Amino acid sequence: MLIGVVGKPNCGKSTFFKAATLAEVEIANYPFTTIEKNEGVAFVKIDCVDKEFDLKCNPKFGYCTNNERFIPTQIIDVAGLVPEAHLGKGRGNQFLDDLRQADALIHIIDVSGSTNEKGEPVESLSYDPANDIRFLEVELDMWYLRLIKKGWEDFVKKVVQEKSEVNKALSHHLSGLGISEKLVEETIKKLELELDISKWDEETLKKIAVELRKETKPMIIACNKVDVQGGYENFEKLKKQFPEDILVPCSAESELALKEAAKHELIKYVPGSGSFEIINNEKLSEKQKNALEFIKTNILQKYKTTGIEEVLDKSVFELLKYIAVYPVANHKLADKDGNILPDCFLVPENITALEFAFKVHTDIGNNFIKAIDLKTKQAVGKEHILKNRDVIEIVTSK
Ligand SMILES: Nc1nc2c(ncn2[C@@H]2O[C@H](COP(=O)(O)OP(=O)(O)OP(=O)(O)O)[C@@H](O)[C@H]2O)c(=O)[nH]1
Ligand SMILES: [Mg+2]
Repeated sequence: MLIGVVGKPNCGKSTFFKAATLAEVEIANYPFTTIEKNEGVAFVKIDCVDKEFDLKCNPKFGYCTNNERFIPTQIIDVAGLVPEAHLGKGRGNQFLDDLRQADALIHIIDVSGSTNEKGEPVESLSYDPANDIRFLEVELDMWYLRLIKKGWEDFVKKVVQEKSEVNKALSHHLSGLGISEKLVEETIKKLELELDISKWDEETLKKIAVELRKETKPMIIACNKVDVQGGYENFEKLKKQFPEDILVPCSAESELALKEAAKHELIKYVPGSGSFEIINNEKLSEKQKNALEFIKTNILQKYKTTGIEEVLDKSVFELLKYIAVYPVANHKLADKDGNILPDCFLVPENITALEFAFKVHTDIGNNFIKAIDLKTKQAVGKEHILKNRDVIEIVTSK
């Protein structure tokens, strides 16, 4: 699972990335601070099943606090994208190739409207962040179009000469984007295209780019910098113009401050929660106390959370509709070292018990006999569809 962070320069991508991963990255109030991509590990959250089994889990990857299990997932932060990047503006769109493998995108916008489309600081509320939502989609479409058109003439010649099957050939041509034959077939049908690809003009290729981008890069919008004046008003305005369920109010800077304070054991804070507890009042400077008070009243009490965990969780569980499943070695839910519920996998919805077995290990898939749903204690077969928070023991012949 890979999540890409995109947006114009200076909107807070690296701050979001750092708040999610606590990796050391450069953050600064000017455009194009980030040039080379940053890759790291973020965590998505589920209610852990350990409570239901009256156990305390020992995650091999990620962690569990207050019966909330944090599951690792890859995240990548890239340079900023400006209008007409596809024509070479800003840093162009070549760097987006780093996001080819991304399953979903988080679009960070500066909802306070205090930076223009190039990421340059302007007076707050003087720039409409709705522009950013629109232009970024266009630039992503142009990126897809560039990849489709790469070697297009030769590709078409070859397909015509060899009378290749179009779906297969096109999916191969776009294999870098992970586009399946099925998706190509559905897209051709949906756009009612003729099968002779030598007749496809620029407009047709553009339509294909838009469709494939939407399907393969579902996107959520992190309305960042809600802590800045104007953020609230703009967020309310955006809710009237775009589907509300893809907009999340965020303050990456607040999340970063809370995570750092928790790391230094000044406060207790579980990511995604609506409160924190000061545990080392003496060590806090006046400035830190004021900052924490600001976050409490202006972010947590107003928006419930800083939004960062919510954006990550929504990307994985709502946009991508993934589920979390625990594979276990036996009915005690422990591995050979006695670790309870050591693994938790993020997998696509509708996955079968056999497909899941293969995800755990090829040998486990190959030697699959049956699976046991440890919540119901029922044995289930290969075709059984797994659900979110299932705990599955796989019985093998070896
Ligand atoms: N007030 C406020 N400032 C923020 C927030 N998130 C980021 N910033 C500030 O915005 C500026 C840009 O942040 P970065 O994270 O470097 O932005 P970026 O999108 O990675 O920028 P580029 O790498 O240049 O594209 C920095 O001064 C941050 O401190 C936020 O939630 N609230
Ligand atoms: Mg950056």
